[in-house]
This record gives sequence, C-alpha cells and structure tokens, in this order.
Amino acid sequence: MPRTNTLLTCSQVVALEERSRCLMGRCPISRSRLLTLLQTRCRGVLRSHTKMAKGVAVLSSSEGVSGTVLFEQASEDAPTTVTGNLSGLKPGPHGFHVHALGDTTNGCMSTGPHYNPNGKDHGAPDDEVRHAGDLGNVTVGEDGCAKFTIVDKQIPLIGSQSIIGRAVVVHADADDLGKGGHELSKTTGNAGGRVACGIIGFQG
Ligand SMILES: [Cu+2]
Ligand SMILES: [Zn+2]
Repeated sequence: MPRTNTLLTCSQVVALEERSRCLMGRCPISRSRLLTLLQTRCRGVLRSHTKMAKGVAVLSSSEGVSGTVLFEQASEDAPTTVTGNLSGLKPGPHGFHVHALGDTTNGCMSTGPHYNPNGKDHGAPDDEVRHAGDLGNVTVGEDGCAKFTIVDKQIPLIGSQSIIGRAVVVHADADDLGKGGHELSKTTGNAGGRVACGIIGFQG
C-alpha cells in the first residue's frame, strides 16, 4: 500500500493500491472491479466535488444602496451563476466587480483592486484579457433597482481561485470595459466611486 499522499486524489490512491496488489500476484483487476472500488471508496470525495457550492454577499453602503447577491456553482468545473437584486442606485449602467479582499474596515475602499489572480489587464467579461473579477455592468432602472443574472467561468466558489472571502463592489458609474481610453480604463474601467460592497461568504 502506498504512503498516503494528500496530493493524490482518492481515485489515484485506489488505482495505486490495486497496482501494488498486482505486484503481489493478485492480478489483474478488472475494469468493473476498479469502478466498484472507486464508487465505494471514493464516494464521499466524489460527492464533495460534485456538490453545489453557494455563496452570498449582502451589500451595504453609506450612500443608501442595498442589495443581495447570490452565487451558485454546481461543481468544480461548472461556471458560477450570479443573481443580484440591488436598490438605491441612480438609473443606468454601473460597474460590477469582484474585488480581491473581503475587508471593509475602511468601507468599500479596503476591498482592494479587482480580483486578478492571473495578472491581466481590465476588460469585459467576454474578453480574453480581463481580470477574473470583471463582471461588466449591471443596469439600473428608473426605479433605482437592478435585477440581474450573470453566468461566468472565472469566479469559482470551489478550488484554489475561489472568490469566497472576497468582495463584490458596485460602482457609481459605468465600467468602460477597458476601452474608454481613460488612464484608468485598463485597471478599473473608470467606473467611478465604490457605492456599495459586500463580503462573499458561504451559504448553506
Ligand atoms: Cu470594482
Ligand atoms: Zn477589472
């Protein structure tokens, strides 16, 4: 039996164990036996990889903006669905991002820059070159409210690039998606002040 190695997945460990059984003359293992082994021995692990992950951010603001943003990721390889309800905003487009830090000690200013684990320039959600946290704009109606759904592949809840513990930020102005020609276009989309933010936490 190989040494337990936390870098191996459960299925890899089972496969290695079966290979060492082989060396001891109890061989060969059939494909169906290996599958049965994986299903019985790795059930908990497999389930943890396929379980729906949920997150939530409750937005608060010193400027009368409030709202809730929900995040759902069905499995590690699935995109994340973001569903939001905001109120108290001026009508029109507003930049909407995941920022790097879940720190609101100095209000939304302490949430850091856009979440950017791959060291890229600011862009639109469907651009190749973008910050992972670039979710574009949300559109606010005449009643000051926005209801939106965004599906995105760069903001996982599961895995090493998880956005849990980071923050969502709503801006005063439109995000120019990196194309406005302003000196801030390639870093923030020149989206103006941070009018509301919330820390993304796990939801049950
Ligand atoms: Cu932002
Ligand atoms: Zn950005």
